[in-house]
Amino acid sequence: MLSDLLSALDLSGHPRLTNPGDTKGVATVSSPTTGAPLAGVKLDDADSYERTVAASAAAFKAWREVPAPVRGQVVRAIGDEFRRHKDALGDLVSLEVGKIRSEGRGEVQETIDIADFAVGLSRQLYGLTMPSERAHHTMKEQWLPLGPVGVISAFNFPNAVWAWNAMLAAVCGDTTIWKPSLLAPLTAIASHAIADRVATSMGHPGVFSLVIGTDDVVGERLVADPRIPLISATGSCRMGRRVGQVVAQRFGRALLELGGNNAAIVHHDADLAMAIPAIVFSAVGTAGQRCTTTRRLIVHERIADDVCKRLAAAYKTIRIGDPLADGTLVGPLINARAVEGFLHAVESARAQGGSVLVGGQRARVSGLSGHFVEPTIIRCNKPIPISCEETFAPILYVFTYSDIQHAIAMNNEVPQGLSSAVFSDSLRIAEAFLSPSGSGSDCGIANVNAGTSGAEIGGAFGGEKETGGGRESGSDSWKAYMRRQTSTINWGTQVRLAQGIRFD
Ligand code: UN1
Repeated sequence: MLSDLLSALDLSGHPRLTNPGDTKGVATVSSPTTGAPLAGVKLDDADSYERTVAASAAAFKAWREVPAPVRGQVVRAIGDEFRRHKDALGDLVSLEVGKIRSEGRGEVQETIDIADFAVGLSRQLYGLTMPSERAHHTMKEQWLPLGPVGVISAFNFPNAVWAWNAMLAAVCGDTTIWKPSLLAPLTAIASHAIADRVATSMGHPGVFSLVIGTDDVVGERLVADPRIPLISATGSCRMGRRVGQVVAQRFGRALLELGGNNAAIVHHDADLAMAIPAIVFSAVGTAGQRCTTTRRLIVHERIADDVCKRLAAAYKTIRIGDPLADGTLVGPLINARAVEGFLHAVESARAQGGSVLVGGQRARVSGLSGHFVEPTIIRCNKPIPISCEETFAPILYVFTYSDIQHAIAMNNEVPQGLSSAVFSDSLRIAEAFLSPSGSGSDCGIANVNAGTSGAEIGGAFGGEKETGGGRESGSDSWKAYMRRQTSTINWGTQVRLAQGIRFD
């Protein structure tokens, strides 16, 4: 399977790939589905890191001279190449991180979408003009390329999250240096190879770079590197806290997309025929390993028993198994540690008064010894300490409420602030959740009658509080990848000072 995918992606004989083993300087990638080793990946050391960053910094100086719409044409060709390789790359995602086939390919579609978005953007990096208070003066601001951008990505979106950053950065005139998760380097090697092949064949080597290594050797160097003005990092709050501190120390910019502990509120007037499937996808899709996964369900007390019954019935039909097999809806967790985290959370919830309605155990899948767990629903009526933590697994805690303001307060009562949703047919409930005063959801994403996960690329993606505050992907997120310059131009014949100051 792997060798077929590698040859479909023109990666056979790639210098990074080797046999799995314990040799120093090689990471072994294992299948989360079978537990068996898939491949070995050669890691960067301090010297190769240095060569890569120096090359990226040099490439930046050439790339920023290429007009933005011409940069857009390179990104257009990259998007086309991802279209051609969508199925093979999507299946590689499934093989490496255990996403079901449709979600693996969906992730590559997200990359294609952001490439399209970036192409359009390449003609729309608009600045502003402002009226000057001084006669014969003009004021304007423009957006300029920033420099090499460091991209740190997590295992769960091993292709698309890099693309959100790399495609935008490319049209903005930046080069990118990508450090992928050591749990998903194969997808990174393939994704980077596609982008780099296209850019190099169009005369722009070095726009896309890849460094693969441990936090000690590569991660710490990257975040502390003064040649890299922006670090865009996706991962845990613990990782983001470290990145934020190191980058701030050197006055760099950090764009952080960290943990989420997302809730959906279900009001008594919600259309349950629509709400239940939306909640199930958000809660168990990607086996609960999206940062946007619904982890908490806040249900009106009048319908709580009914909602739990319907969810339990839906969960019982979910097929757990080989992510590449037809009909599978839930694949494995990424590794044995993730299974331990799942079991620990279930045990803590029980100890804290939660009752497990569905699941709660490892799942046995015949013929496969991977890291499978049962999608789990835990009813606790009100928040418990473990439900305030993000466990990267398919666990849904159910609470009840009678007053919508209390439901919103529960939505907001966690350290993270990424995504949120309300299901209701009432305008009042929906608008209270989105109140322009800010008294509704405190998250970066707040949806109505749509689940917490599965955002489109066109919106700005990110969240508040311990989620880190960054925004990636659509809307005007591109501004994070450029620097702003304000200019005052005196086209008259006299010196005129602002604020009416006289200095004769
Ligand atoms: C992530 O889990 O880090 O909104 C990103 C979503 C996807 C992106 C998730 N489009 O669920």
